[in-house]
Amino acid sequence: MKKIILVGRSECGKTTLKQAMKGSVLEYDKTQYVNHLDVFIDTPGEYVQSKHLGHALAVYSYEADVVGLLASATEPYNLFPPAVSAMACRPVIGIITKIDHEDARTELVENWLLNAGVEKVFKVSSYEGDGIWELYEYLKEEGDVLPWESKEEANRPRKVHSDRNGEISRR
Ligand SMILES: Nc1nc2c(ncn2[C@@H]2O[C@H](COP(=O)(O)OP(=O)(O)O)[C@@H](O)[C@H]2O)c(=O)[nH]1
Ligand SMILES: [Mg+2]
Repeated sequence: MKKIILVGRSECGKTTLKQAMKGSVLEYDKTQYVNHLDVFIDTPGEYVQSKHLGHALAVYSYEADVVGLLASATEPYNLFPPAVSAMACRPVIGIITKIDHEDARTELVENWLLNAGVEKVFKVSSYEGDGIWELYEYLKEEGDVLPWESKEEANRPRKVHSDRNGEISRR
């Protein structure tokens, strides 16, 4: 698998996506520090919410094969400067999360990401499973064995045990 660093505002769904890429159960988990577990490097959202995004991209992208700029489909405004992808020394892709949400404005957010200079946009829902397989296909390298054997399996809805407001019984 290519190693991907996930960069995006707090609450945009980085940690949940990381879980959805691994299994079928989602638990809320607040990210306090850069988390280097295996192929998904999860970063705290604070980088994007300050003027340090460009520098963070420049430094952390050395540790990954790909940079993923994440934005939720419900994002009220754009935080990515035009062409910020140029600060990274790796390919930069865009990932739109929460496309299942009733307030999703996926097309608008896609334009923001394209404007930031990403070379490809993935549209995902960590809850519903949409787009997870497509992301895997992109990150897959020769000889990799994926946790799922088919798109149907990978893109199935997850059981959501908790979100930032605590325990929930969604399914
Ligand atoms: N509707 C919906 N909500 C999501 C999805 N992914 C994450 N969330 C919710 O968004 C909130 C922030 O998610 P989290 O992964 O902690 O964001 P992070 O701060 O970027 O790591 C949590 O309450 C999640 O349950 C999704 O695919 N769909
Ligand atoms: Mg997090």
